[in-house]
Amino acid sequence: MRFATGCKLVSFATVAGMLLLPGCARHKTGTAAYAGESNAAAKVIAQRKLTPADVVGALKTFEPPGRRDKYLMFASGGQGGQVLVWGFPSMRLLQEIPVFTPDSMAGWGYGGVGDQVLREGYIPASKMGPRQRIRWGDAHHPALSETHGVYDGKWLFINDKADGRVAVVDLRDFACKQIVKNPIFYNDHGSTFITPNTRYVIETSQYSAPLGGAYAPLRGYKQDYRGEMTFWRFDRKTGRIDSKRSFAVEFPPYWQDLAVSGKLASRGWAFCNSFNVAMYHGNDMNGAPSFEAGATRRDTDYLHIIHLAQAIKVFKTGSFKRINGFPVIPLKTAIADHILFFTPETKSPHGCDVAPDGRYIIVNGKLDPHVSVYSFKNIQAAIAAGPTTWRHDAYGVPILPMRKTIKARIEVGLGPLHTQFDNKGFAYTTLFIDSAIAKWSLGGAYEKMHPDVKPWSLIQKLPVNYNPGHLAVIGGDTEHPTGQYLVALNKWSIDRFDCVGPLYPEDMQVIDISGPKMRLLSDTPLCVGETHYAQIIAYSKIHAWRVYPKVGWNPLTQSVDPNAPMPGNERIVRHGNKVEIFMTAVRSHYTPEIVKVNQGDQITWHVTNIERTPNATHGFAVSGYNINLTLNPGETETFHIHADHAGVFSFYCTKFCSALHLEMTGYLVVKPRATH
Ligand code: K7E
Ligand code: CUA
Repeated sequence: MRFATGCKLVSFATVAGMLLLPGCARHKTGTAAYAGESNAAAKVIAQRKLTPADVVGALKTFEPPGRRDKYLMFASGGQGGQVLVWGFPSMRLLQEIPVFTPDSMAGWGYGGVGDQVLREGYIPASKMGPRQRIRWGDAHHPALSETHGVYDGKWLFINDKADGRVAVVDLRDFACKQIVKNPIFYNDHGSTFITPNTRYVIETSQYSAPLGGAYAPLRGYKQDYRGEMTFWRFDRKTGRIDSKRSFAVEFPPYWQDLAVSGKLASRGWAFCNSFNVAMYHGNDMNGAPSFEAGATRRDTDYLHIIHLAQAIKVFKTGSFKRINGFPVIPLKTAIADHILFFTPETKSPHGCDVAPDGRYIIVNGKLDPHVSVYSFKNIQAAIAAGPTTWRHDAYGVPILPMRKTIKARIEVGLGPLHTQFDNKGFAYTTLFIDSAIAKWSLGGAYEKMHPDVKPWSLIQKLPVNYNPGHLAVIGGDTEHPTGQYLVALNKWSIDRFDCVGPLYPEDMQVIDISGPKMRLLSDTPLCVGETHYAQIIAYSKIHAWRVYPKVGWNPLTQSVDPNAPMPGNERIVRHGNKVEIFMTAVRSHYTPEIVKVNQGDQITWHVTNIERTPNATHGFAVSGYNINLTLNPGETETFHIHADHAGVFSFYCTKFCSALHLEMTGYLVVKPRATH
């Protein structure tokens, strides 16, 4: 039951003919040709048993050969630990940006720059144990950088839920430049969310634990376990997170979930859901309930309301402690200095989203069929009403009365998770259990955008396939959403694709939201990770390099590397057992092609791809030494080999770059010790 059209295919040929004659008034001379084609098209439609809805879906999303997409979708790759870049709305996968996980296609993590970035993200050695070499990530929420509350196309941030890390991707070369490990927490989830000018990248912990990675027994949960929110200061000049200007705010040991930055009316504030306010900490093997029962005992959890502007002030006055050297505003200070407030939310909420004008915070409880709309103005009034009107939690955090902070509750269906917004005053919420998208109307200033629709009311529910998590509208997180299309990121695909074994792909469904009713347009399977979240930006805002600006470019410093091998100065330099190789690559040879070393030598090897032609990427792989680089035109990479294994190892280009690509090879000859 995909489309309840029940149409007759014979009469449908006419419809198809009309559909396939776009703008024939403008193309008068082409009308005859079109008519012939439309007959052919009608035949295909009949043969393939396509419905009118199928044809509209195809026409709206198909890009003819050679035509490009108007939008790019940046999607997290979940357990794949990467970022996927899709042409939108055609849903053609254009790029995979490796971040937390080595990727052999991109040559990330096999000797070159990827190794350096991945190393930054390792858990450092401490008194709790040795360095942990983390080689994967659980990428959840990509965030495009913003200027004045609108995507500016310069950077992308992404978090790793598993190990509490945040990464920076530079959108000039679509490559990861930095991974920061949270110094006080092992995991995160409310991340990455950015403030409207990208000053701060928000990272919030999820499963409470002792701060700083310390040990404390579970029976000390209430005293010793904590949550936190980290504000990473982003420096546009360096394109890096500046740990020295970053800080965290300590939270009670509730499990914080999705976080979001305020915008326009609520700039300078941040919001965050929580669950397990019951502070349940289990003991199932001794007969205690599981977490799913224990953590959801209470009827309400707390929406965390954080006065970020105030927290920055407090941080600057130095009122913080240091944990592992990182500044943390203690919970007591956060309470005393009016940084942290709570208001109840129905239990076990998940999504936390701010409307484009910043006036409403939308919270969805997985176990409550309503979306709850909190008014920022009401929250301010409840804060201004003062301590006599507040209750306090066990730690003394003020609780603003829910009946004062809430503006509307709209029944949308089962399992509401995440919400996005369009440019017409509507909101869209995924219904995980119902397997549907709910479209509902915003009130307040949005009413004049849809005068004939009742504010705060459900408009339509569109079934999707199946169990949607997040959804994304073009520009849907910004102060000025574009609307037009949304994509539902469905966790299960069940019966939508040919069976390829018991591991199923996800299903990403593109939906047209330009008209009064939502319309399903297409299905796209995704099998290289689980996209939790995505953001969609106009391609015109992206200014990516076609080749690196100059030959000898170091993608980490984004400047010419002083050690870069250049044409004419290729060489092999030896100092004792240290060997430094300066090599260039161009279609279709490396210089030098023969590299002779002795067993036990320490090799520092630089390679420059000296090409200036777009697309002329070379690979560089060395057998036996786990080396695999991707060198884009102009790029220089450096790697190290400890030549502890004697033998003859070929190195070769892994990208089929030219007719003589197979000849783009050479030998690394490692002479055994005995024969030196
Ligand atoms: Cu709902 Cu990590 Cu945003 Cu997955 S989260 S769906
Ligand atoms: Cu260079 Cu193949």
